[in-house]
Amino acid sequence: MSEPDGSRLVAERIASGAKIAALSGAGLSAASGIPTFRGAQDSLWARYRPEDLATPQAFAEDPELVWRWYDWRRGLIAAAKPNAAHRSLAEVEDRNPITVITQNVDGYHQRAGSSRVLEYHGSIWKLRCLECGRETIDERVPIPILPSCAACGGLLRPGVVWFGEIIDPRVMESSEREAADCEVLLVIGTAGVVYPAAGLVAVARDSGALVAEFNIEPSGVSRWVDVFIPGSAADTLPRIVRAGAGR
Ligand code: BV8
Ligand code: ZN
Repeated sequence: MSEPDGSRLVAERIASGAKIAALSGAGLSAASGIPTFRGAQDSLWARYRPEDLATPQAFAEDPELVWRWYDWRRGLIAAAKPNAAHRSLAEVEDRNPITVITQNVDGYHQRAGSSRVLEYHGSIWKLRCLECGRETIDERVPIPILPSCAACGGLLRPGVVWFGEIIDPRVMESSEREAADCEVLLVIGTAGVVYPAAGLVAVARDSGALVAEFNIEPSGVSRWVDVFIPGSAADTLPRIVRAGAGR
């Protein structure tokens, strides 16, 4: 379907009050200046593959290195703010039932005002104790490298899902349900290579939803979408979401 027709169809569906699910990735926060996983080339962390640092093995081998990486990312996220794409998803809540399923750990959807957010890969602001399992929210920037648990003194780890770790079953089940029940799935700024998150696109398509992708280039899930909308999500998503509100 050509882009103009496709955009119009998506805008019309949203304007008709359709039930929306939005699957977001690092590309949605790119316009806020947060480096994407594939895009952190210009940083001192460029010599590390995220897949190598975001693992329980890496943390077991060198927890200080992994904490320095997370502290660096927390600093970037704290210093920046959500962009127009995040805000447009929050605003559409007034007119449409919408659930955001995000792979991002930055907390920007909630900061932009979204109230129904499933953090599929956890949150960089959540810490979990390796000894007693206690979870706390800690937004200190910088954070003491190798932070310890206030309850038992154990080492704390970032409350994110690392490669080789399972997704929280409650979050996974809710996300699959939202993907299967939505009438429109917005796929925003993801390379679509990390599973099981990317599989949610096929769940929505197989359930008859209209699937629209917002990306600067085709991704690993583009074969499952009905409408591809090229460009930066910070420009394209507000335009289409707001078209529905006659704005
Ligand atoms: C698991 C939290 C069960 C941590 C993250 C099946 C096939 C292949 C592999 C597997 C498979 N099943 C499991 C695996 C292994 C693995 C996996 O998928 N590996 C990949 C690399 C192949 N999956 C797992 O390990 C998962 N767990 O399966 O458990 C299990 C357990 C044991 C053994 C076997 C199975 C857990 C994965 C979760 C890992 N944690 N994050 C942290 O953040 O530190 S993943 C992390 O990377 C992000 O959360 C996100 O998911 C991913 C990054 O991807 P994107 O968000 O898509 O970002 P990326 O930078 O790649 O791309 C940016 C995109 O935006 C691009 O398309 C670009 O064009 C676009 N863009 C850029 N700018 C803009 C834009 N678009 C619009 N506007 C712009 N301005
Ligand atoms: Zn503890």
